[in-house]
Order: sequence, then C-alpha cells, then structure tokens
Amino acid sequence: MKLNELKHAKLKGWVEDAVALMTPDSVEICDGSKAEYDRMIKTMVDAGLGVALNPDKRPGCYWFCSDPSDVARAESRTFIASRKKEDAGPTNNWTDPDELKATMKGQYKGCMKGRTMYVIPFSMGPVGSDIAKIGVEITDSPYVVFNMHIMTRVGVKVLDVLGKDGFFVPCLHSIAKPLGPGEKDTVWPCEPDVSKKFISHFPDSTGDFKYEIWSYGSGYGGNALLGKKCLALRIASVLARDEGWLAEHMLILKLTNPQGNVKYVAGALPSACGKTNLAMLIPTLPGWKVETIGDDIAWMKFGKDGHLYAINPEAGFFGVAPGTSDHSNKSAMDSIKKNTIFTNTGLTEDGDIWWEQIGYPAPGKTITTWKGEKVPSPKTDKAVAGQEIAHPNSRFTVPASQCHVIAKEWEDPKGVPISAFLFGGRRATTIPLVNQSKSWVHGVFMGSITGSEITAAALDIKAGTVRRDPFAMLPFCGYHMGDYFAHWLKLGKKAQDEGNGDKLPKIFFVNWFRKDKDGKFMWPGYGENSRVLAWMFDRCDNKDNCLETPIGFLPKPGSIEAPAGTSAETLAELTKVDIDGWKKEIADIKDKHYSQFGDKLPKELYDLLDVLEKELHA
Ligand code: OXD
Ligand code: MN
Repeated sequence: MKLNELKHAKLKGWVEDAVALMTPDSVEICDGSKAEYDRMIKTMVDAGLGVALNPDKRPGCYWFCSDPSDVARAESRTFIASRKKEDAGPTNNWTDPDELKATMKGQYKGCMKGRTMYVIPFSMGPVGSDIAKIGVEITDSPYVVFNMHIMTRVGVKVLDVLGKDGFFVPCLHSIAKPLGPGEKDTVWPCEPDVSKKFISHFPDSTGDFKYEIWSYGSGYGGNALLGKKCLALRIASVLARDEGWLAEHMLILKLTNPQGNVKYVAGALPSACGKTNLAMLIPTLPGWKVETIGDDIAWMKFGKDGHLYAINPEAGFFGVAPGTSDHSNKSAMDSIKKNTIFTNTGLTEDGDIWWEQIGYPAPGKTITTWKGEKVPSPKTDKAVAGQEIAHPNSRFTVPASQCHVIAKEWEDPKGVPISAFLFGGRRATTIPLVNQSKSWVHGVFMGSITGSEITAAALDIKAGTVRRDPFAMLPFCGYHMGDYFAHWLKLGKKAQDEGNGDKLPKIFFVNWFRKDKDGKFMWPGYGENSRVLAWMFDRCDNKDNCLETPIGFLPKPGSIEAPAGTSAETLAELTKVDIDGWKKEIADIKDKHYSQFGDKLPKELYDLLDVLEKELHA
C-alpha cells in the first residue's frame, strides 16, 4: 500500500511530516501479511544481519544478535515528558517536552537516509475489541516490522477499524543509522552511544496528538517494539488513569481445579522474574491445570456485572531465553520449536540455538556466542561466571497462538473475570512464600512496597541488589507513582461503594526465591508453585486454610503440602513472619521508598505501615 492511499487524513499528515524530517529513500505501509513478514526477514538475512536456523531442527526460525550497547531496556534513557514535572513523579526521568522534542527533532533529521520507512498500523488487543487501542509505528527497521507482526495485530484490518478519523497513538522509531550511497549495514545498526538513545513518552502533548511516543537509537525489543512497554504500559497507564481502568505489568492465567472449577489470576512480577514460566506452569499437583492468557501485560476494566475483566493486549511472547528449559517451562520450549525469532542467544554448529540452563550441554565442538565469537562448547548447561554464550537478557519472540497451553478464550474481546491478583518479587530473605492481604487497601499497600533483586532486563542498573519496584511497574508507570497508588485505591473504593466489594479480586503476595544461610533456594519453584496457586484458589472460596498475622493471612500449617525434597521445617520457615526482617523492611520503606512520594502518597498506605510497625513491636 502507498502513502497516498491512506484514508485517515491525520495519519497521512503525520507520516508526511515524518518523511520530510527523516528523509527515507522510500515508504511502505505494512499490510500484516505472511508475505510481508517473510520478505522483511529475507531482507535482513540476505544482508547478512540474521541467520536462518537449521530447518530440520527449528523450521521457520531465525537468529539475530545485537550490538553490545543494545541488549536491554535503557531505563536511564527512558523519559516521561509530561508538561508538569510533578506529573512524572520521583520514579521517572523527566525532561521538558518542548526541549526534548527540539533535541530529538535534531536527531531525527535525515536519520532514515538510504533506508525504507515502514509504517506499521497495529492493534493492542483483538482488532475491534472495546478494550483494544490502535497505534501506528513508523520505523526504519525490518527487524521491528517482523517482531511487531508477532507481538501485535498488524495491518490493513487495523486501518479499516481506524477509518477516516479514528484514535491512534503515533509511535516514532528510528535505529539512527542512515546509510550513505553504497554503504553496507553492520550486524546490528543502532546508535551505540547509550547516552544518545532516547525512549520518550509525551502523555499530555499540546500539538496534534495528546499522547505520543518517540524512540531513537535502539533496536532492542522493549525500546523499539513500541506497542509493548511504551504504549501498552506507559501511555496506557495514563489512559487507564483518565478513563478508570487498569493497564498493568501482569501475566494472566486460567487455573482449573480437579473438580473442573475455573479461576483467572493476574500476576505482577518484575522483569525476568518468571512471569512467562508462571503463565505456562505445569502443575505437579494432580488434577490441577494452568492455561495461558498472557505473560506480560494485562488491561482490565470493570464489567456491568461488577467483575474486573482482563485482556492480554499482546499477540506474542517476548520471553527471556536463559533459564528456559523443559524443567522450568516445557510449554515455552515446545512453543519455540518453529516460527520463532531468537535474539542474542548462542548458535550451535548444527544451526540451532542454545543458552545457559537450557537443560542440556551445547552440542558439537564449538559454539558461537551472542557476540559472534566461536568458543569451545560447554560440557554442561550451567552458567559460568564471566562467560556468556547467550546474553542473560537474550529473548525469543513467538506467536501466542503457537503455545500449546494457550487458553481457548485468550482472544475473547470481552476478557476474562479476574478472581485474584498476585504480586511478587525475587527476595532471598524476609518475604514469605505466600501471604494474602487483609483488604483491598492492604493489597494495594503490599503492591506498593514490592521489592525485588534486580535482573538483567535493563541496562544501567546493578543486577543483584534489591530495589523497590511497586506493582512491578517502576519502569512502566507513565505518571506519578503516588497518583498511581491512589488510582488503585479509588477503583477499589468505587467497587465497594457500588456494592461490588466482594467481587474485587483477592490480593496475594508471593516469593519463590527465598534462600537459606548457605545461599541455596528453599523452595523448588516452577511446577511446585501450583501448591501455592491451589492455596490461593481455596482462599478465593474463603476456605479455612489461613492464619491471621500482622503482615497478612499466611497458610495454616498443613494447608500447603511440602513438595518432595522440601522438609516440613523449611516450609514452616517459608510461611512464618520474620519479625526482625520485617522491622528492617519497614525502616527501609519509610526512609528510602515512601519518603520520596511526599504528599502524593495516599494516607491510607502510610497508616498501614504504622499499624504494621506497631503490631510487630507489640
Ligand atoms: C519485558 C520486560 O521485556 O519487562 O517484558 O523487560
Ligand atoms: Mn515485562
């Protein structure tokens, strides 16, 4: 499709302005077809920028490797450029929107010379659903085009819904590497200087569009596939605040008990803490079943019946590869056997991918690392300090429809009713295996104090240290985090005032990552987490399986059966209140976390912190 065939005048004008600024050699409007997908991949493979994997082993699969500067989300280069600084809050980088636009326009000038500009109309959520939103991404990266094909719904059908004047979020992206005449691409064209990358969000622009996303210099998924973190979380969280719904960094799973009863659970865990594994879990508990609705993002609205309904706005999974194995996530391993894009994994001699903790040693004599070096094949799949075959944040991109445990209702435009929320983090100490909140407000309190050890999903922060990541939304909330807590409280209060308090999801906090004094994990995790899900399921039915404590409702002894290899004492340790640990936790929350929100911190939350402190000291 050609630019002059676009029927939406505002969209056409926006693309024309981008063409004038970025001066590409040609423009293509993406139609979302399989032929387009294949052509985009071929463009890159023919140019030596990607490798087709062995079709006998991984049919339809490709291997790409990025520049070392471009392996993860760039949090220090991610901006919420609201008109007023206080609207971005203390947890976001803020810059004046006019200044930022002036700087970025300078960078965008001529940035697509020698390249094709692709215009990608996409829908987050099933095309035409009431909950879905449309975005249009302009990019100069074929890699972005085919990944967007997997992660969103792309193409002409979206333009049809958009009509002549429908609402869309404009998303500008460039890898920032114009090509001179005859110049050839390097392996992963991008702006290698991290300080020149920008992932900018304008949540209250005064120009032609109220919401805008401008990304420059990075080709990495979270920075470049703008439907995901930028639109479906940062901008959508602002829309959700304004329109009375929730846009959350949550997986959605369908849990069926041995009697065939179903409950839907939405869970927020920070990046690279196992959301994909949990969404696809294979229960060890006999008779229980988990099916997947989504693994990263949930959009939720209250239905007329007072229940909260969730959709997965995405169409694919952009999962962390290392650690994924038949043991940790057999369903993911089965899903990625075909038609999958691998980025920054290792490449075996026989044309297959490999990563640390994949469950088997690397075959062959040598293996190619994500940096393109040939090294001896490791004899085990264990991660070795100082050696990376796969980058720790290497990824697979796979269509959700290819997942064997995808729930049949995963694309239902009205969504699924949520019975429980689960928050969690990666914590070696203090935080119990599972804990239910005493009320909605207490649940919001739990979400607001979430802490987690940092993983490799972001550049520029030190892996391993604990940081507060409220609701797992720290890098993704598009406005002041104090207002975000207030939004959650407001929605709960509204439901209660309307007589629907009992239909609100129950709220739980989990921690699969406790370690003993020798540094060994105390809980086996993965399929054994079904024991915790089963306990939560019964809590939603108000079964008598808990004890009230100052921090919340903990499992009654015997209400969770210890898995093989976990002693009764260990389970008791995992489900008790660590009074000294919590005292330290409270002090840290008061001094370093809540203190940053000033007047914007809802009083109800501070009051709960005081109550907890008093009870622990009693
Ligand atoms: C992701 C992330 O890619 O959270 O999902 O970083
Ligand atoms: Mn995520």
